[in-house]
Amino acid sequence: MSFELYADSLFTSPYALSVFVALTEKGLPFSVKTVDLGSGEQRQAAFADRALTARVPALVEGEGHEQFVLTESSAITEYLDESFPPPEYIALYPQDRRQRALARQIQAWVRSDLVPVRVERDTETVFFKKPCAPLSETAQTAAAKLVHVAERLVQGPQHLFGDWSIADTDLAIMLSRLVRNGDEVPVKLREYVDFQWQRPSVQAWLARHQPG
Ligand SMILES: N[C@@H](CCC(=O)N[C@@H](CS)C(=O)NCC(=O)O)C(=O)O
Repeated sequence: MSFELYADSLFTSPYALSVFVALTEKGLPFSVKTVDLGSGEQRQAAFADRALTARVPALVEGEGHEQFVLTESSAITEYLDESFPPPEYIALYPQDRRQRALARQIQAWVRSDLVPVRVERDTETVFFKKPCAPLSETAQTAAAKLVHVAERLVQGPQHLFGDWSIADTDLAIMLSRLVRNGDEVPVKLREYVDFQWQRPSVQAWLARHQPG
């Protein structure tokens, strides 16, 4: 089975990162195609006719008439986990039903809430150290909520649910918006982010930022 992952050309999309990590963790063969969001390439027919939502990430599975195209990162990671389940492949979600629901809760939450943090600490500030101003009052409130929720979730520097899950990567990337920009974050959460950051699948994504 072959896969193509459409990601943004700067490799700053946290959602494309999540799918990249999922494919890498599963050990599935895939190629990466880039879409230049800055020039609006996502709205051009070559991409938009294939990818329903005209957003990255988009995953293409197979070829020709058999081709299946899916957007929305958490839909993609759930699809991959169902299609390539443990024990043959690493699990992206916890095996316990309730823990799996909690992992999905985290994924849905970091994609839908905390907009001021996502805007004022966009991922270019995380991956490229783009300078940013101190958080506005609204963003401080959102950041405080992120820290509060993460403190309830994170029990130690390693994983939320015993073994690694894709929710660890997603939560860590959200927290990294504060951690990597020197905003105030408790040590426990910094250590958690640093630990997730070292994961080889995340490092493989970060290597995409290096020239050459
Ligand atoms: N909920 C979506 C969000 C995807 C998303 O926001 N993608 C952005 C890049 S980070 C994008 O394609 N933006 C271009 C556009 O919306 O035109 C997911 O999880 O995949």
